[in-house]
Amino acid sequence: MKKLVLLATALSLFLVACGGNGTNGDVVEITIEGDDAMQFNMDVIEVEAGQTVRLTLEHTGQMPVANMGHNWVLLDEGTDFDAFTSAALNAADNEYIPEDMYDEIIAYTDLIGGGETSTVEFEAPSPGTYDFLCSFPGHPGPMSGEFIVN
Ligand SMILES: [Cu+2]
Repeated sequence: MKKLVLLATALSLFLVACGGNGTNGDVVEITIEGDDAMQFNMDVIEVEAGQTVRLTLEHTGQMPVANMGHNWVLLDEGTDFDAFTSAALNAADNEYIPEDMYDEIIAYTDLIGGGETSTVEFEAPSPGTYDFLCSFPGHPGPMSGEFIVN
């Protein structure tokens, strides 16, 4: 929470300095699909620093969320992938998002079942390579990839 407050303060200073244009103005729309075969349709996503990312997860399958739930989670740099997915196993009551690891997550969608969509909007982080995944039990292995910020 402290980090968020600092970020908000930094952002408002930046907004003042730039006359209201806090980013480079670009909004990039990304749609990623997850299916009943436990696959995303892409394993690399590339954006530019400063862009606003509007990412939509679309579950193109038919299975219910309890059996084939998908989300899209973007981990912060330095987050231990295995530690995160282990913690996620115990977070069934919070859509498999471990509540004590929010500060290691940049963005995440709702957990959805077949035929549903969920959209999340966030600012692209600093240039680098970040992990994304579905945190539903058993899915992080086949459903993960790289989020590259140039
Ligand atoms: Cu999944």
